[in-house]
Amino acid sequence: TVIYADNAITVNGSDWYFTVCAVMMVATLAFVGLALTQPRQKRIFHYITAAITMVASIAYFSMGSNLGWTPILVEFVRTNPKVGGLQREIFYVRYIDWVITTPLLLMDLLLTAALPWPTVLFVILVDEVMIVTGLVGALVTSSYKWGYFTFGCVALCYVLYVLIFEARNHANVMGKDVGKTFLICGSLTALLWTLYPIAWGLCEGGNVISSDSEAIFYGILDLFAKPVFGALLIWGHKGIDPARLGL
Ligand code: RET
Repeated sequence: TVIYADNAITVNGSDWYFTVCAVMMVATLAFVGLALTQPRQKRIFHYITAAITMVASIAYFSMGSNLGWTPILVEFVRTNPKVGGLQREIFYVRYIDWVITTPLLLMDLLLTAALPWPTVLFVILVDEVMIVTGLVGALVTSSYKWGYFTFGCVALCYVLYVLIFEARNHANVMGKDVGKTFLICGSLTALLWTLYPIAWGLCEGGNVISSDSEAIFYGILDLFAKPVFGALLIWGHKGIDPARLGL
């Protein structure tokens, strides 16, 4: 039998995903190219950032090809249970992307702020709790999904607390240039990351907006959170020697 989702991306949705895929690939080549202009000891942020867009480009290749998803029941047809119910296309491949890339994004920021390793490690572990609870919640059909969502939001609050207070203060102590770079990239991150759970609530959570609208919402967020963020971060590090940050 053929399994299909009632609410699936259209051909246009697919084109958009491939467009984002192409941008991620170009960004990856640009970040790797910039790395090659630097001595090896100074490439850490180029490498981390290139890895982020590299992983994203493959996730977007999958979604453009209409792969990496599973149909999830969002509403039972009560009058005739034999018909089944309304299904939504849930792209679990997003979460495979995020479980790799969000820790890397946090490393970009927390290494810029020169926070000690134990702090970096714990923030990354809490971030992974956030992504995995988001995935499990997306796959759960009952209202327990909102329980997972709540755990994820609490985890996000902790991550944002560390970014906005501890990391920002630490970055300012490391120097004016470090503080400025962290302020730009950290503020962008704090703003964008708050929008992800809103997208989740409208898509995987509440099935309020269509799969095509989901593609645009998450797609724009990902473009700002990865290539735009990465370009600003690498730009900010131009005059900063990683050795000064203990790297
Ligand atoms: C989920 C649902 C559970 C609650 C919360 C979420 C937050 C996700 C975030 C994702 C960030 C992704 C990025 C991707 C790379 O570009 C998992 C949606 C809080 C913050 C930055």
